[in-house]
Amino acid sequence: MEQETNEFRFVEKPEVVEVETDLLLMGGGMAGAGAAFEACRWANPKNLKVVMVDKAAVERSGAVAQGLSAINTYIGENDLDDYVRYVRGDLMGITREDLVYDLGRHVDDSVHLFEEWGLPIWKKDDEGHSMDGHQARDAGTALLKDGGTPVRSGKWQIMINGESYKAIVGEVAKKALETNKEATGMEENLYERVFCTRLLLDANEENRVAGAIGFSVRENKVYVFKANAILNGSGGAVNVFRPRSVGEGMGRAWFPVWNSGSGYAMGAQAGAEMTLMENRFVPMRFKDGYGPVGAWFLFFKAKATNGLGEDYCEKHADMIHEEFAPYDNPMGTCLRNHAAMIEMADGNGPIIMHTDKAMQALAESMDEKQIKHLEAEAWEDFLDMTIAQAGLWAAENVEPDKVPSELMPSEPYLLGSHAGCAGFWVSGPGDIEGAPDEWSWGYNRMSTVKGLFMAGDVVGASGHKFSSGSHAEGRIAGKAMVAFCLDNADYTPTFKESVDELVAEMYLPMEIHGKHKAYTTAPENIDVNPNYIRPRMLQFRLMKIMDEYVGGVSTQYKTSKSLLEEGLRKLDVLKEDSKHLAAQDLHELLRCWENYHRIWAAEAHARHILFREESRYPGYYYRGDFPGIDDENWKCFTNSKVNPETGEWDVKKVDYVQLVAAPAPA
Ligand code: SFD
Ligand code: AMP
Repeated sequence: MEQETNEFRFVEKPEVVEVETDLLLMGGGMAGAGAAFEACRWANPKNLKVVMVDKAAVERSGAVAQGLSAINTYIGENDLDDYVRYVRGDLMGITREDLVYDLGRHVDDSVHLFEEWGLPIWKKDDEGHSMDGHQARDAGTALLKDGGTPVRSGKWQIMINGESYKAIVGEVAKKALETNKEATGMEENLYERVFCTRLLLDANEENRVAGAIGFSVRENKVYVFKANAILNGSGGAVNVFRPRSVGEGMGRAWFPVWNSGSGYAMGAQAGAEMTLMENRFVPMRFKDGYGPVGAWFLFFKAKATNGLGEDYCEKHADMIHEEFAPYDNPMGTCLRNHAAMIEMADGNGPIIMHTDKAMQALAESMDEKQIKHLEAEAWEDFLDMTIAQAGLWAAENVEPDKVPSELMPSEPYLLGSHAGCAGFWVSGPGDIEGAPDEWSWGYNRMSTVKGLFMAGDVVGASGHKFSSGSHAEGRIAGKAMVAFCLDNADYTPTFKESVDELVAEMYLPMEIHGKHKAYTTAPENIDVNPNYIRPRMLQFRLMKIMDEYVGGVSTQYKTSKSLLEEGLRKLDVLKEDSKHLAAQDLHELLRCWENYHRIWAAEAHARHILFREESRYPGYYYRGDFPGIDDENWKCFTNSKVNPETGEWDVKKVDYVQLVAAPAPA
């Protein structure tokens, strides 16, 4: 098809607003909020400007929008080396241990701040009984930082009343930005409902970030940000694969559907090196409502079995040990999935979580009032973070203390902060013993592009940060960004690309829609038009390609060289067709760009799976042509980079180095 251009004949030209800042925080999720809090503390006395931009409203943006029921990373009384061992083990042996260690030594401070800011944290009373966050507060128990004992669900997780978690953390971030606005005399430094589409590189300096561009999803305005240092904190990628729920249920997923791989796409396009992009997260979740299982396994002590009542992890423990030792001790997240998937493939489903038995067992030692409280906790676990699951239970007349519920491994998500590690290769802190010199290039969490920092889901090779760790990592990056700005105080950003051309490109889908909509008689609602593709249809195509060729649910997470090559060919055509995306309004323009970003994240994922000739993460994905783990050849990082000039990908192996010793044999 003929290449379309945008001369603004069919769409009104947007107003272009230029914003100059020292630090730009792209994304106000957990990482961005942490960065704002920390960066402003250091930036204010130095008169450095801090600006935040988010596609949504910071109060409820990102993965924590609905709240959470647990903080999954709190080191507390544990040994930091053990945390590194746990992350390494769960991610099948390959992690950047300098990043994980660095995170671990800072994360508790973020949790202490959350409590100080008002987040109710469950505590143990003097007799060792659990109190929820409100009870604990009413009883005047000590804060965590003053020696209060949290209610641990697992070794690393603590329970919270977390419906307002993001609102609390977001409010503090916004307050910090306010102080910076006052200190620097800026008129505005928080841009909400502005969707960033691209990072902009510097005209005079190779491999140097100079700014970012985005558009308002509410007004006809484009924002051009010029910055010295930029934080990419724009989260993971959801709805890249066909979800299990389609039609009316398609908006339902475990991770937030509004995190669309922007961070991966924008960083990759700017030429930042990525690592372990083959990794993905396939969480085992309550079927259809996607309610998380952690609290049920760890706190309520529920058991999951196959449809025959057999504990599938126990059943396959020997086989898994034979094939995957030493990674089976303890059995990590993907291997637990693997055991369930064998049962499902053998026709021994459904997988069942025995909520009823667990609650009945707990109730045995409780009085009436305590039982009522237990029931409330079971519902609140979901009301606090996955409301849809509570809705589904109610709709299906499920009382969790009376009947069990089905579990199901979900469609794959790309992320680097939960039990996954897909993301960018970043500089470490530089002070961790044994870390190779080349793992640190001056500024903590800076990517391989000068001035471009990363935090949260987009950082690779250091999973299991979760919400608290993402906040702490944002703080680490925010502080390093201030140091970077002070060291590069003379820098003046100059863009390589023309802003006019970028604005035209950004609005092209609206021009295309305006130009061709009359071809159909009902242009507002018709998806099919030979001149363009609507974002929804493009998304269906992307999901189908990923599902069928790159190991989605329909192939039971299996793929191979030939499938991947075919999938990549189809992705190429899809990318070509994305130049014909059409948007009838700003909301659809957002959908166009989100899906364009998803294609980039998808491509990185497929290329990495193709490169790694083994099945490193059984239960997340399988290479049918390379089953099993091949430590001799593949116990390494896989790093990739796109040449921003030519768009070519280069993927290579990078040595893995273990920094924390394995525990001495018992
Ligand atoms: O139960 C743009 N998470 C859990 N963490 C925990 O600590 N405990 C839990 O209980 C956890 N569980 C859980 C979790 C998430 C979800 C959705 C559920 C359950 C249902 C994980 C954490 O939430 C996660 O680790 C962090 O939030 C990651 O932080 P970060 O900052 O990397 O991502 P973000 O918070 O999603 O923020 C991203 C921001 O970027 C914005 N954005 N802005 C401008 N332009 C663009 N192009 C943009 N693209 C994105 C977003 O709006 C957002 O603000 S459980 O399962 O284990
Ligand atoms: P989830 O709710 O599944 O996201 O899990 C929350 C936390 O609990 C994460 O840290 C998981 O790794 C951990 N977790 C979940 N299920 C189990 C399990 N069966 N055994 C050990 N840890 C688990």
